Amino acid sequence: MKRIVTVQRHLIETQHLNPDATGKLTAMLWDLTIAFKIISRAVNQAGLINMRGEEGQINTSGDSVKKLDRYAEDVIYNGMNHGGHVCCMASEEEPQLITIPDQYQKGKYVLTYDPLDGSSNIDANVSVGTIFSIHHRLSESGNGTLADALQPGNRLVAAGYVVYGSSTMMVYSTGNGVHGFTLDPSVGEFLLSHESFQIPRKGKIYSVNEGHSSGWDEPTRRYVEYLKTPEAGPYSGRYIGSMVADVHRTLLYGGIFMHPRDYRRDEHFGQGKLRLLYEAAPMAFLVEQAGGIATTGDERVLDIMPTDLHQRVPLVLGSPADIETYQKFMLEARA
Ligand code: AHM
Ligand code: MG
Repeated sequence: MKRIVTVQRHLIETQHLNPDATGKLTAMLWDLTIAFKIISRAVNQAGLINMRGEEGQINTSGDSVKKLDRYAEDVIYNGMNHGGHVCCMASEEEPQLITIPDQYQKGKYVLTYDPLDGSSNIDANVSVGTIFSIHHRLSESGNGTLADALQPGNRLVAAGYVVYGSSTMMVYSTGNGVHGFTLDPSVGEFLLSHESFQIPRKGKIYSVNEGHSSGWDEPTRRYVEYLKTPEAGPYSGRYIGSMVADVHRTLLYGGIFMHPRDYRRDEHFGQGKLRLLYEAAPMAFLVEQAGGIATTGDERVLDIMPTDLHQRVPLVLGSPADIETYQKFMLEARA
């Protein structure tokens, strides 16, 4: 029988790898796992308790908010606002910086999160996920500021995601590799199932919404066409449209996931769709920790200095050999 390791045991064991660790990050991640279990339960029961369907609001990024998004937002906010770990938070579902109520202690971390990514898939019972990232605060004390939240991915302390799929899995990194845990609902614990896993050096799957291809730049179009040729492949196309699930598969099986610029759509002109703080940077951190590459096509995602809480970026990530080929197409086009 394999060693049984809960996520909290793993956090305690790996905390020693960081000589400055005080146990605070471990305690914060532990609180987060409770929120994830509550969201997982709600996602599993969504059809039963009629939580599906539109709530009728529009969020900051212009998408309609589903009831479960709101519920997941509330669970993370209410799970994390009073533990003394964070000085502020930022969420894809909230337009402004989230402050901590006066009566609670302010901590040394900043939590940014997408409470329920892929919400357009909920009604079809397709996998959705939660993405989170943690930075040290920059300000000294008291309430956190916008500058605390607007930090690049290369300063991340930890990041991870939870995929609510055929089973619920949590994948996280504190900068010492990427580790995956599967929720055993019968015991209510995330148990270590994928220790220190690496992305394959090259994959056989490309994952992109080809419905947008007429809006892509020329090298991206040529690259995706190249993947379909006999000398490149054979590659298989797989696109769920739930980033957490698409990136999770890319990490495990290798290949490339892309959400490139779409010049056709006015509102996203030249920007891409995915949000830097809540989606692109945490996933880029995990992919790099697993030995992969994450780029916008022009620059390393982790080096982008955010200027806005809801900033969008193009995102191309995956196996190093696949991304290097993509980058060659981009470079050739510029030469
Ligand atoms: P959301 O945060 O509103 O759910 O949107 C993000 C989702 C990602 O999960 C996914 O990768 C992407 O949108 C799909 O976009 P598209 O419909 O352009 O393919
Ligand atoms: Mg999202």
